[in-house]
Amino acid sequence: MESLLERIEAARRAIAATQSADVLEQQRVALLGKNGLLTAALKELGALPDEQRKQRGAQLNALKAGISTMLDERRGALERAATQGRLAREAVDISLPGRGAALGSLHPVVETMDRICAIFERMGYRREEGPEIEDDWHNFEALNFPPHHPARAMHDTFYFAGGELLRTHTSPVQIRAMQGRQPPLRIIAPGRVYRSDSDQTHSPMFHQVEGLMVAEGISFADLKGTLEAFVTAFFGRSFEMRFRPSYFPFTEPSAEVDIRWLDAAGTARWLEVLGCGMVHPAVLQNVGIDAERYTGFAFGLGVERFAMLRYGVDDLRAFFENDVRFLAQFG
Ligand code: 2NL
Repeated sequence: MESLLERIEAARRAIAATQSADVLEQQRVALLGKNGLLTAALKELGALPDEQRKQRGAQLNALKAGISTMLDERRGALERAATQGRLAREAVDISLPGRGAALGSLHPVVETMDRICAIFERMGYRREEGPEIEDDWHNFEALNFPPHHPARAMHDTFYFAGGELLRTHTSPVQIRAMQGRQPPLRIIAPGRVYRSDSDQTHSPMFHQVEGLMVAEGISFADLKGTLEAFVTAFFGRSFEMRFRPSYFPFTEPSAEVDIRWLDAAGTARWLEVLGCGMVHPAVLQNVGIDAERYTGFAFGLGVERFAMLRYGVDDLRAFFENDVRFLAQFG
């Protein structure tokens, strides 16, 4: 008995110092398991005389209960320490500043296109869109390009095997709009257009905004006033403007519009920014509008050009590379 008590006392000290749940389990098995120290001692009780067995039995049961409680408490203490450690390691400092959600922004070309359209919408124009895959009639024929006319070659058209094509301008949007309605009409048509042309200043896909007004008594003076008001609103200041005679199959007379631009060094240059003209009577007749009664003007502009001027971007390709460091500068 002396030696049993000593061994149990030693086991108690070991349990109190145990740092791991696995070691604690080994200690429980060594004391209370099937072949454990106390289990073995309890098995020997049967061989003892009555009086002694009672006394020793009570003593061993008390020891067993004490060890059992100690093991449970030690296990509880280890689990609490483990939980505290994990909480400390995984602590989140909710007072730290957040990483913030990155907000996207409109592409500068889209932003510029919207700005152009908004100016015309304030002047009563209605924004219209249409298909990018067109047929020859809406893209060329209705616009007074005769079959095999050399003006078609100017457009470097992408054709599909079935004869459809990628629209080379947004004029077919206005053709479709005029087919469904009668004057007075004010339409602004933004969108992607395609030409088989690619170099420093040309992209095979670019954006165009075209405008059209058709009513009784519309003159070239209305066209000039409208475009001057637009340029002033777009750049937030007025420019000297020059209307140079030009040629488009779908307008007569036709003009190209230059503005007198001061570059960064302060040098003045005439910059071409728009094409325009009075809608050719044949175009009106093609869409069922009486060209004796109505006249109209139309214009077209390249959106990338306006975005470059507005933001001081000197390489067209920057708009199509989609480098986030470039795009993030436009809010
Ligand atoms: C340019 C020139 C222009 C038009 C587009 C047009 C549309 C219809 C009828 C008549 Cl439905 N004209 N559009 C007129 C003149 C010029 O664009 O240089 N664009 C980038």
